[in-house]
Amino acid sequence: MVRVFSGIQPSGDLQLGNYLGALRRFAREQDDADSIFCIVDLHAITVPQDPVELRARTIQTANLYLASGIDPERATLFVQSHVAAHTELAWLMECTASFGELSRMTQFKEKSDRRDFVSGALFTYPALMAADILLYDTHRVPVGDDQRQHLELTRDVAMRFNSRYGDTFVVPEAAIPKAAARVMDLQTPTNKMSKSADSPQGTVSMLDEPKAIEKKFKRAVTDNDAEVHYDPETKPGVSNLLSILGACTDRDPEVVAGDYTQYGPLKADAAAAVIELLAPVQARFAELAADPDATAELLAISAERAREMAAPVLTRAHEAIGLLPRR
Ligand code: ATP
Ligand code: LTN
Repeated sequence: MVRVFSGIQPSGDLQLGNYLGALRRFAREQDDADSIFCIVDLHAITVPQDPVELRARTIQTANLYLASGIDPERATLFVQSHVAAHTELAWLMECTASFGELSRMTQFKEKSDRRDFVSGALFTYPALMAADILLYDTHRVPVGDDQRQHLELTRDVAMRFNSRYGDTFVVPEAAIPKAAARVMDLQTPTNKMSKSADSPQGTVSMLDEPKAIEKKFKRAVTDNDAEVHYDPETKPGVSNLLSILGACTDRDPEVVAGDYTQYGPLKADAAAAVIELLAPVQARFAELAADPDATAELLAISAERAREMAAPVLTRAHEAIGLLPRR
């Protein structure tokens, strides 16, 4: 059976890109694979987080996984910090990834650019991500386009470890979607939509009310040439609206473009499609949010399962690299 692993940071309110690029696909694909999904809280703390908010968002992120259709009977859904093997293997990954390799990561460059305090962990972030993935003998990692480079690094590190110390890890593959692999910010359509960006009008939260979604689409930045066609290079704003509408209705953005001659109706239809897509998720979320203890209990059961899966792989890696076996 194919093993799938992916993670989402509890670093803010999950946004439309997280749903289209990640969550919706997790749910659609969970029957074809043995799926493991993680709330990567240790990745979230690579930048400062408010402790009370972080705890609340961790449960909220779990509830959004569940509301998106992840079935805890079929998939394993747990919190990264509950399984100590992640940080233990991360050290081995830090020893295997090179400084030069880590220095080339564009996410680090982007995230460190905007801050006056840059933690060491923001730099070594991809080593922890490699550990997340390799701990479960993962074959496939469904992620948005922004994670392509981190997945390449994970593969390189796995192959280097295997060639230095003998076959230890499964070398995983990224699964990047065709549609909506990179949902862009509605106000700055040259930037990826992101839950931690300070762009409230450009970011559609998965929990936004219909009125707010309509307003954000109505005000979305387009351009002045008033022609509807799909060309992300020259028309990033319009192309983003076409991609979003296409992803919501399972059509190609080029095909969607053929239905429109004006921006107004395109914006209105994109908003309506997003509202319709999110409505059942929001309804289910409201039910789950009423009982946070039930979610915490389910995360505890899953973490136990994850610990059992991770332990033999960690031991395998420790032995391969020459650490004295624990008795
Ligand atoms: P942050 O702003 O804290 O970095 P994020 O919104 O980029 O957060 P992550 O938790 O880093 O989200 O990513 C979770 C998953 O969602 C990843 O698979 C990522 O590739 C995907 N994803 C994030 N943003 C987008 C987007 N705009 N379009 C498509 N997929 C996305
Ligand atoms: N780095 C990812 C989140 C993440 C992840 C993972 C994704 C951490 N560990 C393992 C897939 C598999 C991000 O920033 N989106």
